[in-house]
Amino acid sequence: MKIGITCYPTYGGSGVVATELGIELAARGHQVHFITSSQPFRLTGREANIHFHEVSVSTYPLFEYPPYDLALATRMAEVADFYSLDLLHVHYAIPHSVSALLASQMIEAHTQLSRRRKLPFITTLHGTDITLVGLDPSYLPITRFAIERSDGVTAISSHLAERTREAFGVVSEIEVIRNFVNCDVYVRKPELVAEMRPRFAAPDEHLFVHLSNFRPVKRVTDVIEVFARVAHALPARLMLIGDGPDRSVAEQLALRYNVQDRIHFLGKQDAVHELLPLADLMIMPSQMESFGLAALEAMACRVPAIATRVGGVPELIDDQVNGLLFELGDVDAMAEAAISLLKAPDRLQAMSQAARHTAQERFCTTRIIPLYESYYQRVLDRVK
Ligand code: GMT
Repeated sequence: MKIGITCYPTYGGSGVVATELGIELAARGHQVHFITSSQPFRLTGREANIHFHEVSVSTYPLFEYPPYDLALATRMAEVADFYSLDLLHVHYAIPHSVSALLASQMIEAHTQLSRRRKLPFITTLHGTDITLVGLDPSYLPITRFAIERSDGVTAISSHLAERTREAFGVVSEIEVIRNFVNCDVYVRKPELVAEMRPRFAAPDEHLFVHLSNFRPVKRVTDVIEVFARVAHALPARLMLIGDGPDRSVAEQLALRYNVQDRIHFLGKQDAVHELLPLADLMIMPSQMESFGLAALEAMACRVPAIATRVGGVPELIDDQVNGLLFELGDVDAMAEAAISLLKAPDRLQAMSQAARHTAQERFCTTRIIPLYESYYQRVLDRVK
């Protein structure tokens, strides 16, 4: 198939999923065209079967806000026409589904394009496009319209599909295709851990990790709250991977608890698969998480997560088996549980194994990518 993929190309879960999906589809022989505002950060640009088309948004003194969504729609239609794409697959509904709807109508109307035909588009919902931004009254009606007009809609968890039906009143089918991880890339390699872990923790120290875009929804301050409690009870260090609006407030809190020297603020990192396996535990205390891709990536590396029981997280984490779930904001309970787990190495080991097993058995690319392929085929058969 010839597939056009659009996503936010910078750091963020939906962009990661879209990029990894494109890479996996290309490896399976599909022709993949990324139509994005810049090259997605996990692409090297050297992958076979992958093309990148930049959306350039021109500005004009009259424009207070340059119209990215229109430039995107134009580029989508051009690429779809030139390369005879079979379908468009957009990640994150706002505004990508609206742009895809326009592109699809342009192709069908055959304005200046060479071949008039149907160009189906699929929208994948990732989370805040429904649970946060999408609820804003200035976006809700148009997002609902574009979701309803999509030829296929997928959501990354049953929870998100349910929320979309409730909050948007969408009655059409929503296919649940959960997040995935490449278990050959996200894997704990003992020799790499032996080489790299001493950079972050001494042999007698426990190592925690948090990975996010440091937005308020991630509650990075709760990460510091939990870690500070643990670090006052046990020798411990924390790797904070990522960057974003709440980084400085996290730094200030670390200073207040006097744990700043025990925290590695690593900023945005490309090779997170090399850093995650170094840790003993992940902390993911999010206010909302439609799935929790960061926890899945850690679990594949045998790192269980201490997480909140929110959104789609329970579809990934089985409390006390492959991780631990807590009520939102209960940092005391999270810290206590982390301390007792670290003091029980056999229990931690069993949980680490269960975490890897879950990633491998249920969320590995080999299981999930074929679900996307067969969904594409179903949509194509339907619109023929
Ligand atoms: O909040 C983020 O991490 C970014 C956001 C996005 O859309 O880029 O992530 C959402 O999509 C991820 C991939 O599908 C999910 O694993 C995250 O749970 C989801 N984030 C939220 O729901 C807050």
